[in-house]
Amino acid sequence: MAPALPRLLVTRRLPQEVETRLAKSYWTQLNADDHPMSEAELLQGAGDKDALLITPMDKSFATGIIARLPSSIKIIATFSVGYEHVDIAAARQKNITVTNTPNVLTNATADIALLLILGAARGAYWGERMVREDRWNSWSPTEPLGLDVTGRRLGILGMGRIGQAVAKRARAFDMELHYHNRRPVAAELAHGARYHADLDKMLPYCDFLSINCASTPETRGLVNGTLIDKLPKGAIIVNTSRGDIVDDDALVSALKSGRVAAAGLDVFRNEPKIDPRYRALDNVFLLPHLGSATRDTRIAMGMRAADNLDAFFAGRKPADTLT
Ligand code: 8YV
Repeated sequence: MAPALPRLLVTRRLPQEVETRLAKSYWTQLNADDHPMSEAELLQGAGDKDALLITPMDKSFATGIIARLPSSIKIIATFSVGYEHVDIAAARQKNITVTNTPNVLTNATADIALLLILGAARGAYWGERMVREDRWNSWSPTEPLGLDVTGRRLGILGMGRIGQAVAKRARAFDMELHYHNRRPVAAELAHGARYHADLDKMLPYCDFLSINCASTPETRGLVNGTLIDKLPKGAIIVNTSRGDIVDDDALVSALKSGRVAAAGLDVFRNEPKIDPRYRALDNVFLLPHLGSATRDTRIAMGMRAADNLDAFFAGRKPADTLT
């Protein structure tokens, strides 16, 4: 008799190609209507499984659910590069392997960072709205006006794979590049960006600040009023990383006063229930966490998660092991 297939719970709908592949190698419980699963439902689904394929919206993996998982669960594969929603220490303690999906979403996410830079600086939101609402009555040499991107200074907060891809793209706009990271990266990966070991020293150079660091206890709330006060007046902030890195009170008040000229946000604290004050501001360009949201990228993420699961159940160490 062929050995039984490992049993896998997939917490959200994944691209068809990915689900088809998973169904060949696993006994899968899929989420056909793609509803967000409650903690009780996750625990019930995990009850008879060996593996879980989760997403960053399954936040209970950061807040205690891991300790309550059955001992049959041996691996949690997250469909994301970010893993702030998984308590890695708790997983280690239970000898559960955790994997993520790096590399494959780098370009798509960096593209969105550039879209935010351009959208915030050039007033994509108010411009689009004016056209849609039929309020574009005349052309004027003096209003409405945006800000130039070409030749301005960009500071990249977090020079990992995505930060580097943002730097590479920003060079096409002749931007002067700066970055802060725990460690400098190799020159060929910095794309001419100047390293600042001290974040405070980089801030005065940031006409634009692109947030590309992971959400960790050290970075949560990092972009607060004190940090914003060190940026040049009228700076622009864009975020494609995680919403909790930004202190919303500080950013909203800086956007209202003009201390920060504009912001481009793809990620939010408590998304999709975002801070409603952003909706009322004309100088923010808002996207619904589209960083990796292309068909090819989402398929590649799913295949990467499947590769990790396959390696694990073949007795090998998955390439993207975090534990
Ligand atoms: C994911 C992301 O697509 O990979 C990440 O960390 O933020 C996104 O691009 C999203 O979180 C859904 O899994």
